[in-house]
Amino acid sequence: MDLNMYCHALPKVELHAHLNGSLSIRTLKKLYELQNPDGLENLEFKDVNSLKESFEEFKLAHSLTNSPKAIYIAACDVIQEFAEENVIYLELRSTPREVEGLMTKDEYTEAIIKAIKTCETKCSIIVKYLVSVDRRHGLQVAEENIDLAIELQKKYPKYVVGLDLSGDPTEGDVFLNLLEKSRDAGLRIAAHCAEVPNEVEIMDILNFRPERLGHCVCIHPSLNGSHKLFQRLLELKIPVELCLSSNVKTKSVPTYSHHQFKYLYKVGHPICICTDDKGVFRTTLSKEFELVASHFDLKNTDLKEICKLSVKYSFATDEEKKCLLQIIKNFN
Ligand code: 6MZ
Repeated sequence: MDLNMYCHALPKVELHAHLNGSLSIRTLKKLYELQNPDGLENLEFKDVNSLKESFEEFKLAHSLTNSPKAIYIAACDVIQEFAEENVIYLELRSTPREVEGLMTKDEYTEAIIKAIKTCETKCSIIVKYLVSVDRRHGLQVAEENIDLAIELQKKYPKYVVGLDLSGDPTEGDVFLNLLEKSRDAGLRIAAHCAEVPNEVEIMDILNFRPERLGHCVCIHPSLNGSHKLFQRLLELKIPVELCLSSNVKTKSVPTYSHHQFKYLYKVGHPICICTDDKGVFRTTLSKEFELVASHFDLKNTDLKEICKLSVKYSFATDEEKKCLLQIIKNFN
C-alpha cells in the first residue's frame, strides 16, 4: 500500500478540530444556499498566508452558521467527512455563539449535541464536544461559556468532556483563574499555547498544566522560544496537539521540515497529529499524516503508534479507549 492509501486507511484519532474552521467548501456552499435560496452564489475562497488571514476566514463560516439548523448541518458534515477518511474518534471544539433574533448559545450547543447523536448512529465514529472559550471575547463572556460548559457536561456527560482555550493569540487574555473552576467541575482542559512568542504567558499556561496543549510553536529556541520554555514543556510531559499545515500556512513556522514535530518526536515527548481547521487550511487528517511521514521519514508502524498514543491522550472513557486501541491494533 502506498503512503497516501495507508494514511487514508489508517484508523485515526483527531483531537484538535474547530467546527467553524473545519467546514469544507461543499458545506459552505450548502449553507450559503440555505441562507440565500434564490440568490446567486457570491462566495470567495482564499488561501490563507498568515494567522491574521486565518482569523478573517472564520468570519465567512460564522456568517453562514448563524442558526441552529446551519450549525446542525455544519457539525453533521464535518463529522461525516472525518468518518469518511477513517477517523474513528473525534474531539470537536466550538465556541458557543448567539446571533440576535436567530440563535441563543443554548441552541448553538444543543445543535452540536444533536449532530453528534445523529452521526453516532450513522457513522462508525465516536465524537466528543469541547466547549471553546475565545480569549478575545473578554472575561465576562469567558465566565459565561465556562458556566455553560459545566451545565452541558452535567446534562451530556457522554459528549461534553472538556474546555478549549482558543482565539487570536495576539489579542485578549488567557483567564487561567477561571479555567480552574471548570477543572474543579471535572472538565479537561486543552489550551492553545505559544502560537506567537510571549514567554510570560506561555510559562503561565504551562504551569497551569492543562491536560493537553495546542500547537506549542514558539517554545523551542529555534522557533522564537527559549531553552527554559522547552525544558519546562518536556519536564511537564503534557501531550501536544500538532497541526502542521496550520502552522506552515499561517507562517508560524517557516517550512514543514522546521516544524516543532521534529524536536518533540525526537525526545519522545507525547504528541498527536491534528488538522486544526481542515476547511481553512484545505487539509485532511490523512494529509497531515502523509506530511509528517514524508518530511520526517516515518514508517507506517510509527504512524500507527502515533494513533495508539493519541487514544491515550484523548478524553475518551477507559472503555472507549480499549475499543479504539483494538481497532488500531487490528489494522494492517
Ligand atoms: C487559535 C483558533 C485557531 O469555535 O467558531 N480557532 N484559535 N488559533 C487557531 N489557529 C489557526 N483556529 C481556530 O471555530 C472557529 C474559532 O476557533 C478558534 C477561533 O476562536 C475561531 O474563531 P468555532 O467553531
